[in-house]
Amino acid sequence: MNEAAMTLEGWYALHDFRSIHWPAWKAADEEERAVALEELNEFLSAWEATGESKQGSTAVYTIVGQKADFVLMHLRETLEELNEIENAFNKTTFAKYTTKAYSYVSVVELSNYLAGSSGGDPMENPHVIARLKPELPKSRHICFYPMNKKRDLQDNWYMLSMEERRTMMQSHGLIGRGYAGKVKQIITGSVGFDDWEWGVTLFADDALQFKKLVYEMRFDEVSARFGEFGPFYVGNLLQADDFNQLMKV
Ligand code: 76R
Repeated sequence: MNEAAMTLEGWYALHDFRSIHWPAWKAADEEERAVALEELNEFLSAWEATGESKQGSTAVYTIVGQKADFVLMHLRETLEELNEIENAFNKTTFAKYTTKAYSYVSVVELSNYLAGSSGGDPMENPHVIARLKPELPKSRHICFYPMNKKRDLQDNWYMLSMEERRTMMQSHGLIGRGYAGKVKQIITGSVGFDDWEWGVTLFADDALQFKKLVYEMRFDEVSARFGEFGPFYVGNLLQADDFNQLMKV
C-alpha cells in the first residue's frame, strides 16, 4: 500500500553558493570594480524589492570556510524565475569575479505527519501559506545542509508504516519546538530535483544554537537511525553595506 506522506509545496528554492575569485578581482582596475559593484547593488535591491512585494524572498549570507564565500538563497514561485535569476546574475560583471561552489534546487515542503485536522483547504490557511512562502529572516547566521532518509535493509525509512513514521516525527517535532524563537528552520524537498532528498536551512542569531539543535536531534531515533547528511555550510548575514565592505581591496 502506498503510504507516502502527503506534502504541501510552496516556493521553489535555489541555494547558489559562490566563491570570490580574489586574484582576478584584485587585478581588475578600479573602474571595472566600481561597475561590478554597482551591478551587484542593483541586483541586491531588486531582490529586496521582490521580498517587499511578497513575490519571493532572497537571503544573502557569507560562508565561513573554504567550501564557498557567500550564498544567495532565492525563494520564488516558479523554477523559471529561479533560472532567470541565476542567468541574469551570471551575466553581470560582478559574476565574472565569482566561481560556482555548489548549488541546491528544492521546494519548500510541509508534510502531514503532524498536521492537525483543522478541515478546509490548507492552501487557504494563512498560517500554512506563511510557512510555504516564508519571508527569509535577517538572522545573524545561516546553516544549510542536504540530507536523506536511509534506505538500508534494516533501516529503511520508506518501508515503515505511516504510524511508525508519524511517531518518530512527533518526537522530532518536539525537539525542534524546544528551539522555537532561537532557530527558524525551512525544510525544502528535493526528491527528483537534486542529489539529496531534503535541504535543511536554519537561521539563528546565535550560531551555537545550530550545533545544539543538530546534536540533540542526532540522539533522536529518526536522525540517529535514518538520517544521512551532506556537507554543512554555515555563515553570517551579508547586508548590502557589508557586501560592499567585503569587496574592498
Ligand atoms: O512541520 C512541522 O513543523 C511539523 C513537525 C516537523 C516535520 C514534519 C518538523 C519540525 N520537521 C519535520 C519534517 Mn524537521 N528538521 C530536520 C532537520 O539534523 C537533523 O537531524 C535533521 C535536520 C532539522 C535540524 C529540523 C528541525 N524535518 C522534517 C523532514 C521531512 C521528513 C519526511 O517527510 O520524511 C526533515 C528531513 C527534517 C529535518 N524540525 C521541526 C526542525 C525543527 C526546529 C522543528 C520544529 C519546528 C517548529 O515547531 O516550528
